[in-house]
Amino acid sequence: MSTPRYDVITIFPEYLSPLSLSLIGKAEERGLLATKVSDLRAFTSGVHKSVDDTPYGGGAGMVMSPVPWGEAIDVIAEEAEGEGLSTHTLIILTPAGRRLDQAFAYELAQKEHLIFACGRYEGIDYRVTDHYSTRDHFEVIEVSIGDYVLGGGEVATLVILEAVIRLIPGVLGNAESLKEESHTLRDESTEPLVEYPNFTKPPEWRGLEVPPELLSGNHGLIAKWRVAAAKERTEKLKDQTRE
Ligand code: 6GU
Repeated sequence: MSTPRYDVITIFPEYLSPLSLSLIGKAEERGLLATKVSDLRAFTSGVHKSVDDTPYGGGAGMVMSPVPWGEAIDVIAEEAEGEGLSTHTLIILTPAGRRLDQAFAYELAQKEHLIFACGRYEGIDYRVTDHYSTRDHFEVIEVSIGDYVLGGGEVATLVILEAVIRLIPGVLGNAESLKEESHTLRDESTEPLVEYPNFTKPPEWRGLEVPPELLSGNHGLIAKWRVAAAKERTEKLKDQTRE
């Protein structure tokens, strides 16, 4: 695959400043990917730079106008095509979208161009979803990061990008750490498990000892202990959400 590109369109570009830090920032410096944050207001006309209006049909709040969104997405798609990217995945952030999980993050990590449309207020005029759903070289996915309501899609975009970018080949120093982590680890029944608990030195801390299996040097015993501990942790987690 060519170098993946990640565009974010928002009325709060500073909200995305963590993209230049840590894992994502380093991956970009190493040329493994490209990111760009665009200000939606740069695609408005008129002195008021207005991006929203009252909803047809009435109701609380404001709805984002499709006009600047269409301009912004078209310009960004053209720019990406100039760089040799031919298909665009438009991600519309909304609590009404498909919930992000690890399998979905793997799917998104295969895409060459993600465009994140960060809505605020009561969301974006739905014709943006409809229009790009039928446009050549585009696919549209509405995405949510969980069952709660945020003020806008910016933080959700950071969450998705952090989950996706660490799956791109070469981004993580140790590819092995991908295999054993939560939600990837499975037992024989292929039920997804959260990660087993981890321990490091010292061997005793505040009266607590590291499980002796992990100090045994016996790799079979260690693997067995880890699967059992992951199952136990997964069950505990289920109990918390069952009430
Ligand atoms: Cl993607 N956006 C908003 N506004 N709230 C959310 C969300 C997204 N995901 C969960 N809650």
